[in-house]
Amino acid sequence: MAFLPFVRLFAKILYLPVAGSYQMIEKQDFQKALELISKSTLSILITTHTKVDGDAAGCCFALSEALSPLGKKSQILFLSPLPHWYGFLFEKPIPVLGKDVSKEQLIEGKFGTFDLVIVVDTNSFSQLPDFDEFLRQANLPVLVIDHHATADGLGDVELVDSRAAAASSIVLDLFKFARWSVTPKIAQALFVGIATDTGWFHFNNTNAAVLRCCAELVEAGANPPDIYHNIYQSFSPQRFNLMTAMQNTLELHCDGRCALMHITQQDFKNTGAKYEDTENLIDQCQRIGTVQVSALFVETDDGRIRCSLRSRGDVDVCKIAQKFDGGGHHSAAGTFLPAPLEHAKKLVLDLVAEQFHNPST
Ligand SMILES: [Mn+2]
Repeated sequence: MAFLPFVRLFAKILYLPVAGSYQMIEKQDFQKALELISKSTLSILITTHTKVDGDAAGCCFALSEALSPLGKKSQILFLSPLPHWYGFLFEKPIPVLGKDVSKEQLIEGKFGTFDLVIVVDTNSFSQLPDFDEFLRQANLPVLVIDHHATADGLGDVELVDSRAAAASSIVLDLFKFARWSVTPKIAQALFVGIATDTGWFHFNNTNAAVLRCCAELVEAGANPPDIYHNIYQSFSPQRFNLMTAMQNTLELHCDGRCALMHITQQDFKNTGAKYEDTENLIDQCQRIGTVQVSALFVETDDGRIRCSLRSRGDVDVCKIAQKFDGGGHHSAAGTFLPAPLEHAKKLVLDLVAEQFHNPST
């Protein structure tokens, strides 16, 4: 539509949110979200899924930064440690449930008295280990901001658009709707969210709307080269060695279309790397031209196998993850599987092979 740029320009002059950037979310839902926030008089607890990623961290930072100028108190709580390469987003360390604060302390109100919970980048109890217990007991209003297809309906108000490339882009829409100012630090955080959830703009969720959002964020002060360096060129030698160990386990199946790799507890011991160092390592085998589906199996310290899945073709890896109570998107999903490793691999490989054979399964 040739007139769309003029509509956008006109919308910008009028300081209206640009229609089309949140088609799936009604204006009244943004309004309800703001009403929930305005009702808070104590403190707002902001959290996100376990295995914090760039989108999760970016949303948490942006929201907490927006709330303080409104005179609202807020507290971010992570459910697993933040990977160090996202540390540059935060001025001080963010407490982690199970490490800096126990589930009991949270439930007994010793971590703070909250009257609203904001959950970003997930809408699933299974992604909120231990925090789900607090949520069920606390009976507090919940605002969910998410872009995943799988949903338990945790929120009293939900800003959910499964077509959004990142939860950060929905948060940006909320900023625009509320006319909150996007400071350079907020722009940086939301850029991190969108850039990481699109694989630095190479996943198939990258489109004009994504790049338009990012252009706005760059105009508001986000600096892509600095962000890229902080996130992707900041490996510790331990993490680099873990990646090497993982790459040495590569197996190709289904005529080279499916790649499997794994990381064992021994690999963590040998390299000194941590569990959170595994983030995005799965993307390595997508460099092989024939690979359409990849799966990374990581032995966790509780004896289960964490399986991350990626697809850049017709195979819907979310369907595979959902068979084991996991979830995600068509092209990126994850789940936990029972040990042993070889059995977990076979379970997943059989389902991948089945989809290659019969795409409707
Ligand atoms: Mn996300």
